[in-house]
Amino acid sequence: MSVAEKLDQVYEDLSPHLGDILPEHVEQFWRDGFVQVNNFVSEELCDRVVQHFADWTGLRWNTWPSDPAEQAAFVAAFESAQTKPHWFFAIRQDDPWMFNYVTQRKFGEAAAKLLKIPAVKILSETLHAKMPGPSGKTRAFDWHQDFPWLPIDRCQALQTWIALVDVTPDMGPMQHLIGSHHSMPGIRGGLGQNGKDVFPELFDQYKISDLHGVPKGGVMFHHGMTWHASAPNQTDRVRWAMSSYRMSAKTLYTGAQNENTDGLGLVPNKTFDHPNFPTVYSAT
Ligand SMILES: O=C(O)CCC(=O)C(=O)O
Repeated sequence: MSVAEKLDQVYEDLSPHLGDILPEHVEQFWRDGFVQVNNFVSEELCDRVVQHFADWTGLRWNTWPSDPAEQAAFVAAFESAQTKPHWFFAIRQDDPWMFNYVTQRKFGEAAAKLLKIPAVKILSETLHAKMPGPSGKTRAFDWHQDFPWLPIDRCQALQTWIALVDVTPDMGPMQHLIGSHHSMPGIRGGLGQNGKDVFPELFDQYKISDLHGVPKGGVMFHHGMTWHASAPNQTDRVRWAMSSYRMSAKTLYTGAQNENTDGLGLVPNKTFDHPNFPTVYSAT
């Protein structure tokens, strides 16, 4: 039985734990290419999501331990989690509760309102646990857009990045190039190229948003074309965060390599007609 088929057994309406998008959020999203909505996910739900990620990865710590044996166990767990078939991507393919969580209608409704589209499918989810600085395993994300990584033929798509703990400015929250959703598609991030070096003109044209924290349960929604980056985590706390992509239900699959879609038998140039990619919201 596939994870999607097990959904009936775990179904839970999480809407009391999820917030709403207001007209001013839509206005800011289209003006700047991103909008932060605080208190969008309840603190209780954040804790449950962290627990599922901890069980899935074996990363059971919230802070860098002081005991050397625990430190070694922490690093070993992190290195082992990185060798999983999909790394930190696509937990919903393994965990039915997470499938139910990311397919909640209210997340889909938020995407529909922000993107101004009638129907939304879920595409991806990614664990963004940034390791504590003293572990030597923290990382930065150089300037990139998400669209070049996504196997989709149009960019009616947005990122839903959720702070699962209080993310302070020294824990490496994202910064964005304000208004850069109007720019052209650039590079695939994470492959050793930094958008700042490849496209310096973007940094003359658009201003970098202020560095600021995101409180637990706050969500940063950004458009798939918006350039963004984040610094390493300098604290001794794990920066538990996650992201997930939602897109227009009319989007066609391109066949481009992606950990969330590879090997599922999706057909290039057709819609995402597969149980892993349900329509999570429809206005009709
Ligand atoms: O979590 C981060 O620091 C970066 C995440 C990111 O680049 C993204 O969500 O697209």
